Amino acid sequence: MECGLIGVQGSGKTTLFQALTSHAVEVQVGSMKPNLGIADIPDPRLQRLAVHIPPDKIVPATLQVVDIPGVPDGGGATALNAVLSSIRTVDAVCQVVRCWDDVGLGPADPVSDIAALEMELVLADLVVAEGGADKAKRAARSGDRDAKQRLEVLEKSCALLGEETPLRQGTWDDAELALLKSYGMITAKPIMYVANVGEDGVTSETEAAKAVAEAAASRGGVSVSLCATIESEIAELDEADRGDMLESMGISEPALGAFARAANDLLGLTTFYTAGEKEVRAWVITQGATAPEAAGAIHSDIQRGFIRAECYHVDDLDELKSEKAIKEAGRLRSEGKGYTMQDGDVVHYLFNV
Ligand SMILES: Nc1nc2c(ncn2[C@@H]2O[C@H](COP(=O)(O)OP(=O)(O)OP(=O)(O)O)[C@@H](O)[C@H]2O)c(=O)[nH]1
Ligand SMILES: [Mg+2]
Repeated sequence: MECGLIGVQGSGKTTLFQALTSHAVEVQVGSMKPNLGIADIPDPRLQRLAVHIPPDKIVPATLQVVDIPGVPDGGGATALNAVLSSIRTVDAVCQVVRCWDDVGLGPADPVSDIAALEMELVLADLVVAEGGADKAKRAARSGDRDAKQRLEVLEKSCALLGEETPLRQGTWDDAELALLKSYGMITAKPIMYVANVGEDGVTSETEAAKAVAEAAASRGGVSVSLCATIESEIAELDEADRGDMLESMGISEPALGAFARAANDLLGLTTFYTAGEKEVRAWVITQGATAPEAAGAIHSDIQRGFIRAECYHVDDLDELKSEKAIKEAGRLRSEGKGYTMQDGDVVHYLFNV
């Protein structure tokens, strides 16, 4: 599952990408190729677990991010199509919106940046929907049964997009959503927004960041406010220097954690944990996954030989301090095959292969 960073040129996508990936990826400057990377998801719950079950190491969950370049002014159809085809392949998109006034780029105008990109993407989807509908019409006439369903979905898409409405605002069942995905419809993908504020915007909410939050809310989405340059600097520091930097900036936690957790949620993912002396570890699974499916994230053998999952919640450990106390309090649950994993579960698997 991949989250794509999109936005106007110079809005800070690559800077955010470098912060997320702790500068581990050599980025291509000025290239129209996207940068691919894997970000560790900062997660305070891991630290909370490690307090009560001190491990040799802590392993965070990860998030796959794709940094997609903005379309350059005068780049023409080739550049636009390269960018659009990169966006078509990701599972969710995050628009990075410039919220600082820039000497070269001018004052921040988040409302217009969001509306303009949305319109660009609506038009791109409309082209795909119209082309697809023509094809489906011909196929339906020559007796292709599936083509009828495709045609219905594409015609409904054309109607929505023609009214400048992103497809995610339509009502679709699972089969229809899968079809939209197979056509690479960008406006059907879940979206979130990053208000990328200047250095002075991290301690108090600026007008521009507020405008992004409002634009996100009016579209039923979420927004996260951060300063990509500061996050990028923090990511370059050792653990020890990080605290000092945060304190001097007047912030308590890097904003990357909030960003990564929101992105995970957008992708329809959730987190569970395993905890022992060797390691305390976060695992990412699809929301609604059953206990055996979640076990498969760890190892296929555990899924295959699944017997039971002994679970409790991270909050139980905070309250009762040890697994022994959790068991004595009757809060250690024994869950079977049909159990749907809950966000924040800590699990011991019993299995037999
Ligand atoms: N003041 C300020 N400058 C920033 C911030 N984020 C990025 N910048 C600066 O903005 C410029 C462009 O940032 P990039 O991260 O390269 O922007 P981009 O979105 O990747 O741009 P393209 O790839 O060309 O679409 C760089 O000089 C950054 O240092 C920020 O939060 N605050
Ligand atoms: Mg870039």
